[in-house]
Amino acid sequence: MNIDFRLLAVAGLSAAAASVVTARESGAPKPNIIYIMSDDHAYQAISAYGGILKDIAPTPNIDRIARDGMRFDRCLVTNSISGPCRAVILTGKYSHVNGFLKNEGQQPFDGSQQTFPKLLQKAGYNTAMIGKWHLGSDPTGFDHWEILPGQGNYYNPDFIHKDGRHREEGYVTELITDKCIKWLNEVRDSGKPFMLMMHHKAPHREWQPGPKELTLYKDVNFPEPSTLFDDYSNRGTAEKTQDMTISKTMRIEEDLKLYKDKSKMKATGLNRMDQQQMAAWNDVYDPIIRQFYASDLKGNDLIRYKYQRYMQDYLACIAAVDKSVGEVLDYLKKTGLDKNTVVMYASDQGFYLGEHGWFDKRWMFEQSYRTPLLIQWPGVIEPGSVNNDMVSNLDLAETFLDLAGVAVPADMQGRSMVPILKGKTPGNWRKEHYYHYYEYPGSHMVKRHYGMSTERYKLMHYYYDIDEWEMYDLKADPDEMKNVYNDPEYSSVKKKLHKRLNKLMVQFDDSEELAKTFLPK
Ligand SMILES: [Ca+2]
Repeated sequence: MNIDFRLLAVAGLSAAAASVVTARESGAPKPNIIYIMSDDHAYQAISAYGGILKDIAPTPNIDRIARDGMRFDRCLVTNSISGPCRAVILTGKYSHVNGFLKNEGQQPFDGSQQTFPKLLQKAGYNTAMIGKWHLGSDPTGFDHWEILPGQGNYYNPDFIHKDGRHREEGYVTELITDKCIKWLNEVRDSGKPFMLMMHHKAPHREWQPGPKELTLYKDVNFPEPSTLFDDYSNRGTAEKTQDMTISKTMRIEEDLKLYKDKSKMKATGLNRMDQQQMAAWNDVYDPIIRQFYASDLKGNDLIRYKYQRYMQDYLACIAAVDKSVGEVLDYLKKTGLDKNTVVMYASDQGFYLGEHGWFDKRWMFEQSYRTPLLIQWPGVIEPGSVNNDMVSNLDLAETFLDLAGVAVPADMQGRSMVPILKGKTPGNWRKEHYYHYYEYPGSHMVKRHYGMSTERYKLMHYYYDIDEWEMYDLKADPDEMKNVYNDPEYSSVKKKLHKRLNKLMVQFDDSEELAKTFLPK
């Protein structure tokens, strides 16, 4: 940790302390916080963010948060994969500090460490966590919790709470919504301010739509991203050796539900459907299956078809999430809780919807590096505002604490976004963002990399089983199709970026030496 960072931390502390005094003096009640997070929800699939899907698959309820609050256009994650993102949110610390680096081959999250919910509890908040948790250990710091085991199931899922595990009948997005509204309405301590984490499983792979959305997009033809047939030329080994393409990696049966052999439904939990659910499912998918195998598609036609099926199911899952958000917003309005409740909508990370020919996440490229973030705070956030500051999931814990008037501990590594919510971005807000991804070898074979981004550039290093640097100029090349690291025209920019990256690694206590200690033995 360098001196700059300590000064920043101290400045953050005194600012937080000052806001406590102000809140107490004014006698204003502490705001409630609802943090709604979905899993793998690409910003490209939220109509408030625009993009090629906005008119064809709109998200009117999620958009209400943008309309009444603030849309963040550069919310960046520190390590683009589920469990690690969740650990960063709880701790306000990078993966190498909180100890949760990857999903696969990972020790459970150490819930005995400092996390924001524990600090909120101490400050008198009633805390709850409902939905996908994905950290291996039981939640700590929550007065109430009910979680899905691991990735969870879409149909008739199991839930775990402190007294054990049980199966519930229904569709996961609707069950989580009902549980959250029940907690808000009946279970929580109404004498205390509250913090609710509402974590959807959807729209995670294998993108199984709910009974109410089965036919929503089945005949819709979606526009294709311009990079669907990317051949990874002008880039390095990592892009050429990944295993996450729609063309090769996406499975016809399990991912696209085009089952020749329905006993394979077991592998993705679809066998959990009851007779009625299964009949409704087969009514929709059987004709699609017959048509697909009769058409005998090949080459690019097959890729195009797979992309369409992927979008039809993925976006149908999101439609249920959008309804869920609407139900929560309606409940808050009906009860008057909306007036003093900060509502946030985010995904754990971004996702590829065919860009570069991919699905999944992991990379420091835009679609997985950026995550949607929308926040409404009536009376404070200017409705309809759009923010371009470089914020991060690293800042969420600090923001929750600051909202509650709790001092941000000096060892947290992000910063409270509360000044930004008030329309006053601090002059010394970050101008570069640090990233580090670890899950390799592993699913989808995206090589380990660390790097940093500025407003215009990205610098990345793949350091394990290859040693390759990449650099992108987002202004000249917004689709990130050309590595300019060895382009002589960029040599002076490159030098500066290296310096800034080194400084960030010192600031966040990361290094290649430390990264080597996490490599497979
Ligand atoms: Ca995820």
